[in-house]
Amino acid sequence: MQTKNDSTDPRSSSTFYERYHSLEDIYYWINRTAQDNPDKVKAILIGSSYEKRPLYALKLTLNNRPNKKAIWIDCGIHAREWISPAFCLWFVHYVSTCDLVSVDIANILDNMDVYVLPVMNPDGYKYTWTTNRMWRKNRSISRSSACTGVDLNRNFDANWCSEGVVSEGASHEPCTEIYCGAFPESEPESEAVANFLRLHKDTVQLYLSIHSYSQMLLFPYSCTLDEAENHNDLVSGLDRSVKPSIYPSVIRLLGKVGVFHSHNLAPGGSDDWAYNLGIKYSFTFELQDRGHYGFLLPPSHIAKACNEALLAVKTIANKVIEKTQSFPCPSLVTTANTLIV
Ligand code: 0X9
Ligand code: ZN
Repeated sequence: MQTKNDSTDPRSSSTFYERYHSLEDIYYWINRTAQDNPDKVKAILIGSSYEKRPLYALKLTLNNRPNKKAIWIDCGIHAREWISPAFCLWFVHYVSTCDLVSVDIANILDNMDVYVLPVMNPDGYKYTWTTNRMWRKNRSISRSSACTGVDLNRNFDANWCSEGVVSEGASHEPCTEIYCGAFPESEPESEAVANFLRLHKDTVQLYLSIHSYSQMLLFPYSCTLDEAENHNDLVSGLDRSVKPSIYPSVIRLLGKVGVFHSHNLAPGGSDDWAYNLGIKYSFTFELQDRGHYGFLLPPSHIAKACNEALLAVKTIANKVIEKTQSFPCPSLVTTANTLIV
């Protein structure tokens, strides 16, 4: 089992982005990245965690065109899914260092700003480095129980804890891994993200939440068997664009079409909540692998997992731009079509 951080071995030939990093390193990296790229990257404090750690999102901007839309990406809701924060770092590095003549990402940034929250659950992440590598929840102390932590992905106001309906995917019991908390947004981490998105709901068009593992792409609803109102749009557009080249046979549909959640709804998730807020393109990524290493994905697999997800994010973002913006810049059409065939 991966109990210690083997990524700090000075003999390791991997780059910074091919290693997992402590919370302190990530805070340092956030600062440095904003400082080194003042034109493109800005750190925004969106709130703080239960243990009072700051929640910084990075805003990536290429230009100040009026009425620009935006993408939101959060990583690290679940503490033990280390590949998720690693992906946020990978993504920001890619955007901030790539030659912006390289069309795929230039198109996206030309049309949209990107908000990236590298670690949504810093207390839990810290705890996985110091005490329990397999911790999932945040670290809030319950009033009613000796057990610690709320599953932040059950704490959003989307059929929260099923509101009376029996569900195996969320629990009122604080000692479970899927404890939904005392009430919707009871946790400062989910409240901070929800507040930020409420404030920016007219600009954010694409919501992405990065998790692991199982190499799947999930979209609303997980909190009900109902289909999303634009279900066909999500399936047909994104299925064609993402499936063949990037996530082969990986889109598993929830609700009616798939089996994944048909007997196990998972209410209170951020993707469903963002969708109900009006962000009609809302996805949860479950990054690699499919279970061999699971949450303990070795650092040598980071590049492969992140590149795969990066390609999918670019494809989806281009597709969303194409569908939602009537006059995308001319180069977009070429890029999107090239990617979609
Ligand atoms: O159960 C979850 O929160 C996610 N899977 S994980 O193994 N990373 O814990 C899936 C979330 C899917 N979306 C919702 N349940 N809303
Ligand atoms: Zn997760």
